[in-house]
This record gives sequence, structure tokens and C-alpha cells, in this order.
Amino acid sequence: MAPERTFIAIKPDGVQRGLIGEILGRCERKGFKLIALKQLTPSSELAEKHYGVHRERPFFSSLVDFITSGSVVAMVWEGDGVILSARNLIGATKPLEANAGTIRGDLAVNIGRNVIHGSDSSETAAFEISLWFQSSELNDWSP
Ligand code: IDP
Ligand code: MG
Repeated sequence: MAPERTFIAIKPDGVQRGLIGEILGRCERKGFKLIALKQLTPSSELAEKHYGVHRERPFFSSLVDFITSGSVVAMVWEGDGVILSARNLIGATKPLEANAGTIRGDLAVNIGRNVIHGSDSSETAAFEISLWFQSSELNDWSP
């Protein structure tokens, strides 16, 4: 069976605040394997597809405006249970409700500036990985 993979993105607030190393370190120390990483400012088209499930929500346009406002670090991480485990490392959507010890719990306050995105299911992970990366950008390597 293919190893589980998830899509993680450090949002523009995380990049602006200098949290790239902190976040990469947490994922590495947990024991997951980084198989793709790039920095980009997402287009509106990419952002609207990525957040397509939220299209009808009142915050959709501000969400798209924010994620396209600056540099994002997009990643694919691999490992057993990585989708749920990364969500646990990330913490609850509302940073003030996120547990201490999680990325949002430790590093964020505002729901609109919650530092990081992580896929929420295997279907979403497959969709998001193929949306953000070419298959040639995914690196197979053995630790
Ligand atoms: P998630 O990032 O924890 O998966 P989702 O519900 O998928 O949370 O929402 C996507 C993103 O949209 C959140 O990370 C947050 O930045 C933003 N968001 C979600 N709910 C609200 C809201 O009620 N007001 C403003 N922004 C929101
Ligand atoms: Mg989500």
C-alpha cells in the first residue's frame, strides 16, 4: 500500500512572522518525511480551487485575498497516519481554542491568521497534493 501523504502549507502570516523553521522542525521532529517543498505566491485561481469547499461561506473572499497576499510555503509530508497526526500537530481552526503544544495553540490568536493549513482527509489530501504539485515535484527518498 502506498504510504500516506498530506498537504501542508505555511500561510503568508507564518512566512511573514518567520515561523517556517519552527513549523518544519515540529513536523520533522514528529518523524514525518518531507517529500516536496516550494515557496510561491498562489494565484487566485489556485486559492479558489484550494478553498472551493468554502465558496459559499461569508469569509471566502477574505480567505482567498489573504492566502494570495504573499508567500506561502507548500509541502507534502509522508508517513503512517500523517493526515490526522498533522491535524493534531496543527491544532483547532480557532487558535484561541487550540490546545497548548499545537502550532496554532502556541503561535496564533486569530482565526484569519492561523499560520498553517493541513489536509483534513485522504480525499482532500490527494486533491490538494495534485492541485499544488506536479507528480515530478514529489521526491521519493529513503531515510
Ligand atoms: P482548517 O484550516 O482548520 O481546516 P477550515 O474550516 O477548513 O479550517 O477553514 C479554512 C480556513 O478558513 C481556516 O484555516 C481559517 O483561516 C478560515 N476560516 C474558517 N472559519 C472562519 C471564520 O469563521 N471566519 C474567518 N475565517 C475562517
Ligand atoms: Mg480545512
